[in-house]
Amino acid sequence: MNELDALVDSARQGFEQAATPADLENAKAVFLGKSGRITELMKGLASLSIDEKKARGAVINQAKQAIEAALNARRQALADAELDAQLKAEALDVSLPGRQAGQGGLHPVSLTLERIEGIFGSMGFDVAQGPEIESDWFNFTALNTPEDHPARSMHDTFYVEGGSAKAPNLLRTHTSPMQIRHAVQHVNSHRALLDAGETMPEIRVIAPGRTYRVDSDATHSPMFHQCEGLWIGANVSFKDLKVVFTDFCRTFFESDDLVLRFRPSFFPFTEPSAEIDIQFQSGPLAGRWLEVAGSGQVHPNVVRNMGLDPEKYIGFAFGMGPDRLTMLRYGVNDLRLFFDGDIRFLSQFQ
Ligand code: 2NM
Repeated sequence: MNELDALVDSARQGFEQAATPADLENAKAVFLGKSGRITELMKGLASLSIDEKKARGAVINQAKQAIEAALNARRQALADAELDAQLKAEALDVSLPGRQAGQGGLHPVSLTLERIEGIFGSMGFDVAQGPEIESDWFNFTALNTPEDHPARSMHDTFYVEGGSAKAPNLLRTHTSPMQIRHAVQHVNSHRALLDAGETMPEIRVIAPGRTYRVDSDATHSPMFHQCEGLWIGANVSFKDLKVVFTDFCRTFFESDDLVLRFRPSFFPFTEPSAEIDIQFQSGPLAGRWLEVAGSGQVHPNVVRNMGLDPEKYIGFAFGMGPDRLTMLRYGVNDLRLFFDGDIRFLSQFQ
């Protein structure tokens, strides 16, 4: 084998042994680089005659082309191998079944609201829903709240721009404004009866929904839920409220040996007013008095703001917190868990 064939052979071997593109470029430098073997041979031509240059140059050139061909073949082989490896590493099995979409379900507080609506519905109560952005009139004034009452302050109530019945300007702090709206509508729809001096059908309604107050800790969230109830007629008494609310609590908590206590209290919209406490006789909460609602006889000023004569119509109302009822029913100790949106917590209620 002559010297040039041997050089081409050793180049082929060198390229074959290069395992990476970087190795290959290093191997290339040995033969084709600035001071590589081929370049050195070319420099040697300078001392030859013209004829010798032609003959020897042509042979070196052939060797150079053979080396370049070997280099390009090896480059292509390395690139192919790299692509192969990448395709293997990123292989997708398109025949695998897809991920199942979750079934989803109701939020625990929504489950409680559904229970409340079902129970009161079975006792003949309508369910009224309405605006969360309210006017000062419906949220406070119509409910007999004095102009200087602290609940009206910006420390307790979220105000937005505007400020009239047409441009409501606060986030409702309770759902009683909806009771007023419902009562006014009820009264208007029986206007002819009332004008004829007859008795209108009773108002029996609950108003569940979101409410807002400037308050935030382990037991208060700036957004929370309320469900208020209203029962107005010519002959409704505190006894009726007691019966209805006792029945509600026993059904809601699925416990017949649960007792209630009505404890004197104060609200601007009721007189007299009472806090409602319950006590379980068995189970994990047995023996403790738990506050579950506020209640009272609707204040004559409020009855008048509903468009009724307080001498002829008497009403009872109550307000409870579905968030707290949910905590009691399921034994949850931090209100914020309901509003963090952690699916690991929420999915336990399905
Ligand atoms: C409560 C406590 C007592 C209440 C009063 C009314 C209305 F609209 F008739 F005036 N709705 N709800 C009421 C009464 C709410 O929550 C603690």
